[in-house]
Formats: sequence, C-alpha cells, structure tokens
Amino acid sequence: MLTINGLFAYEILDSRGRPTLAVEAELSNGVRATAQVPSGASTGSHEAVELRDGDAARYRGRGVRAAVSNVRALLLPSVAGCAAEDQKDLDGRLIAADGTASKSRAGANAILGVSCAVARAVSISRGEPLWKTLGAGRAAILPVPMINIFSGGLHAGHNIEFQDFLAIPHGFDTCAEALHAAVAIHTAAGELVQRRGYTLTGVADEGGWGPALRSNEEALALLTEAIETAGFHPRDQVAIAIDVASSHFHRDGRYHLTTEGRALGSEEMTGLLESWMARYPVISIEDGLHEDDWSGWKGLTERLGTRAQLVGDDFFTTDPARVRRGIEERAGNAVLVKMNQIGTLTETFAVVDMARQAGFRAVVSARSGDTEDPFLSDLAVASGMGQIKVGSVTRSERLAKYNRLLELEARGVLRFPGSEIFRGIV
Ligand code: 2PG
Ligand code: MG
Repeated sequence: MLTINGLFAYEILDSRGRPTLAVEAELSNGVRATAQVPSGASTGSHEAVELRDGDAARYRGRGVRAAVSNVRALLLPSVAGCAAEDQKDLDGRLIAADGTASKSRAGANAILGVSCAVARAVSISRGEPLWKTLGAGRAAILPVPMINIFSGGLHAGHNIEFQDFLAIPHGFDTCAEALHAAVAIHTAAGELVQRRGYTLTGVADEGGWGPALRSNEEALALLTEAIETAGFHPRDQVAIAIDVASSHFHRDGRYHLTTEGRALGSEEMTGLLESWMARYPVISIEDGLHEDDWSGWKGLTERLGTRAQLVGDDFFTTDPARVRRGIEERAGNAVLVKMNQIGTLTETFAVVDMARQAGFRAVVSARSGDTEDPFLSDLAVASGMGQIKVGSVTRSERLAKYNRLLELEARGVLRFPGSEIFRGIV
C-alpha cells in the first residue's frame, strides 16, 4: 500500500505577485510531487477561507506563513502513514484536522495544496497521466475553452462593471483549432479597440484587454465584431460568454452600472441580459445576479434557462450544499468549479458529479491569481464536463494550462467534443 511519508510546504508568488502556497507530498515509495494553490480576487462571500497572515509589514498582510506551517504542524500528523490512493479518506482527514465548516483553522489554501500534491504523487507512482488518476473511471474528454478577450470590474481597475467578456470557440474539430481561433480573435480585438481610439497599456489580470470602454455593451459589440473580423461565424463557430460578477457592483438591492449612469433591480438586470442575448451571440451568463439573490436567480433561470447556460460562481462557490439547493430550486443551470472555493478534490468532484446527475453543465475554472501549475487542465479533462475557463491567451500562468491541453490532444487519446457540449443553446 502506498502511504504518505511527508509533506513540505513553502510560500511562493502567484501571477499578481501575491503570496500563495506550494505543497510537496512524499509517498512511501520515495515519489515526490508538488502542487501550487491558486487565489481569486473577485471572491464569493461563501468561499472556504484562504488563510492570510494579516501581518501588514509583509505583502500588506497577504503572507501565507501560517498556512505553510499548518501543513506540517496540523495536517501532516493527521495523514502521515495513511493510504495515499484513497483520496476520499485523505480529504476527510484533512477536513477533520481543520475542524471548522469554513476551513478557517488550517486554511483552505493549505488543505487544497495537500489534497492536490498527494493526487499528483499517486499519478506519478502509477505511471499514469494525472487526469486518469483524478477521473477515477469517469469518462474523460478534452474541454472546450472559454477564453477571456475583454476584462472589466475588479480585474481591470473598474473600467466597466462586467468582469469578463469571453469567446467560446466550440465549432471546431480539435482543441488546437479552437485555441487558434481564440488567438486570432484576441489579436483582432486588440487591433479593433486601438482603431476606435482606445489606448491599450498592457493586459488585465487574466491576460485579456482592459480598455476603458464607454459601456458594458460596447465590449459585447466589439467582441462580436472581432469574431467576424478574425474570419469566424459568431454563434455557430464562436459564441460569447459573459461573467457579470454582479455581486461586486450590487449595493442596497441594486446593480450599479456606473459607466452607464443607471442602477437596476433584479428583474431589470434579467431583462437587460435577455436583450443582449437577442442582439449578440451570448450563450453563457455567469453570476448574472447577486450571490444571495435566490429568488432573482429563480426568475432568471425561468426566463433564460432554456436558451443559455446560467453559471453560478460566487453564487454556488463550488459548495455541494449550495449546488444542491440550486438544483432543487431551479436556480441556475450550470456550476463554475473552482477547487480552492471549497478546498479538497473530493468535494470538488462531489460538485461535478452532482451537476452531471442533475443535467447541469459545469465549467472548471482557474482563479485570477494563478500559478504555472497546469493541474487544472487535468482536472477539467477528468471531470468529463467538457468546459474550462482559464483566462486569456497571454501570461504564462494561463498558457501553462492551454499548453497542457495541447499536449494531451497531441497524444491522441482524448476526444474534443466541441459544439456537442452546447447542444440546445447554440
Ligand atoms: C471569476 C474568476 C476567474 P476570481 O470570477 O470567475 O475569472 O475570478 O478568481 O478573481 O474570482
Ligand atoms: Mg466569476
């Protein structure tokens, strides 16, 4: 039996230059493997707790030395000598060692690092690709990427309110062709905004363009035009997804579209999204309403649910209990899956399996603060849900994930489902 021999954790920096953890696991056969932990900026208030030191003298309080020492002092004693291949047992022990509902004692960042490092060490020990170990028999497929072209909100200095305008290159036979289309659209979009007189100074948090556009709708119009300019058919080949991230501009019961000089209620927001779906090839809307607006979400789903993927990110926070409620109350019809929102692989897969059984779609997602670790690509493949969201096609923490997908496709074992994933809405 393969058992856990040791854990070694250290502080590293994420793509924003903020501290996060790397955790190395060593198994009884001497195999060692490391996993790096991602970190969000537009976080949902129901996420598991990312433990930060709070020492203002280091990284403005964002250091993770306490989480690092928790790996050795708190988590290792509860898993040392335990079976490495029983992920459920391992994660159960980590959750018990922490002992809080929000994982605030050890830190979800510390726990996730251990959960992922052990899984990777097991895959190396078995001589199999990580996705195979993670999938544990689930039908694996390559995911269709959802690629950031324009950023707003918290990821681009609040230029516009909506956070993400993304291309979904689904009408292609291979993942490589889908990525080729995404790069062409990203380039065309950059040229287009410059021709319209906007200045582009570098890239936003996830590698997309972050121009100070006049309105949210302008981003949709420009993206649609960029898809055409790059030579693709909007909707049939390349559709649009938006991450409204609406909790982050919701105050006193209203959605404040400051750039547009108006504040909307839930129903008006739903109406606005519906009108944009009619004018632009939008097939996926993430966090269209506030994370605690359950009745608004039910109305949104009733009105748009047969025509669009309505994704809960801050709304579901990869929490099995919240996803179950969404399924029962018909609030939303898709889940954004972020490992660090919940803190273990076992709970992450619980959400994936729950989504699949309920006929929900699922999008496996990176964080805006990410690392060069490509773990996420194998997770997306293993999930079998056919969608991944990593950010744009620049910045190496993003490319590490796409390049892993390209490698997996080149090896010729996995199928790319393309448009099949969006049957009924494209
Ligand atoms: C999101 C993510 C990724 P963050 O809102 O979907 O784009 O952002 O990691 O900042 O929560
Ligand atoms: Mg989001």
